[in-house]
Amino acid sequence: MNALNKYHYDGTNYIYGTAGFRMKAELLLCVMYRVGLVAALRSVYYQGKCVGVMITASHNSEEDNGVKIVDPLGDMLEQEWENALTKIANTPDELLKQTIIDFVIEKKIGINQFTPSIAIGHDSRKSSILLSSAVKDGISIFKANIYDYGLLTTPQLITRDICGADYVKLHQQPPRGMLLKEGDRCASIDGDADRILYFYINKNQKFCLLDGDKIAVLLSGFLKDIVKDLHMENISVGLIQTAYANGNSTAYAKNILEIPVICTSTGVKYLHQKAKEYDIGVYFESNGHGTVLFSERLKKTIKTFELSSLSTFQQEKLNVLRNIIELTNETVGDALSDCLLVESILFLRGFSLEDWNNLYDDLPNRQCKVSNRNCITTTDAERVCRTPHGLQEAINAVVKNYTSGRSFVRPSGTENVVRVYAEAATEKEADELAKEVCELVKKFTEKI
Ligand code: G16
Repeated sequence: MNALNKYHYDGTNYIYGTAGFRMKAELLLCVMYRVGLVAALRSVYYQGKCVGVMITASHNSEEDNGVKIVDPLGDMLEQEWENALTKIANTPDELLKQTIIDFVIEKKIGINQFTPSIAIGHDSRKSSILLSSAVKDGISIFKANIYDYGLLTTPQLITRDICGADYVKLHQQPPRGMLLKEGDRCASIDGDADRILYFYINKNQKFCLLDGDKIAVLLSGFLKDIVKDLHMENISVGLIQTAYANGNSTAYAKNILEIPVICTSTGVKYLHQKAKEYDIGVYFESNGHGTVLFSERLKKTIKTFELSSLSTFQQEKLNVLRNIIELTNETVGDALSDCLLVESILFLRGFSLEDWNNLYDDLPNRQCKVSNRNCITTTDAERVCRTPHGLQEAINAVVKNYTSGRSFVRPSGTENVVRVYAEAATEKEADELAKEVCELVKKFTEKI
């Protein structure tokens, strides 16, 4: 491992989270080399099947970059390997070789039996080419087949100004330069096409956003009805959200659709895990990341249905359910598959975007960021701030003054910022609450 001089570990604390490793690009060279090593091992672990490595920081600004490993079937890396990768990334140079050997033994990875295959791509950030070569140096230690796809997408261009789901969601307005007319039906995806949001302008020229919460409610309500129509009483339907879910979406799902709602920490991997606990697990983040998971039990049940015992109406519903399952990408949130799901359900329901939007009214909400996430810790699926001490109590005291007020703060997993979320009964109140909570975060974090 002579390359270690070039990729020297300087003591930076690296954590492989839901967005992979993501931070200032200048800190990532050493970690990229180690990602290359682990990606190759992952491929050998899968008997030489192709593993992906994507270098991107999605919506983060230009100076950041990041990397994610993708399993052969497109899945996210499993938790145990995430932990191992975090450990390997934080291992001093002189211990790296032994740590890798220990890991190979522990996981029974047959490094002499299979040739690893790695597909690698990168986005258009200036730092990406150098970081990609560091990953390739790591992979090359294992004499792998490398398929370098080079420049693949340009998320940082897409998501910041020109268009993009993050921009539309955070600014609650159409992409810059886009003139919306009444009757237009629009959707925005993000740079890696795993988020989708719909929007339109109504007859009063008001911008209306149909975000991940609206998609989740549309999908779960539709699927719940089919389950009812087919009398599948033992089939469970659940909705998984995060703290960002609009309060009215949660209330609608619980009270009108009568679907259990679970809240997890931010990050699709947490939602995905929870969704597996239901026969039909619908999960969406407000930002448009999400999909639906269908259990094997449900799939078996619908295979064994006696068609002759069903009415024509039920046969149609069964057919729809089978097609919906076929259409869904259960591996990971997929903007294009989600778009087709939404379009199909709107068609089958006979809904316009306005009908869909009218299922419930979003509570006005704001998202802001304040610098320095280091001293913020949270609990209860990020809805309660544990430290700095006293901050949560201060937030509670402020929230009490707002009608339907709710606010939480959490450290971002992708940028060095504290994210602040606030919702309240009116736009003005949502603005004021967000501002007050931002001030509180500044006050409490400055003290430290
Ligand atoms: C990633 C994750 C998402 C998460 C988002 C924001 O998205 O995959 O699940 O919602 O980061 O995370 P945070 O608020 O912690 O910065 P992406 O599109 O950036 O890969």
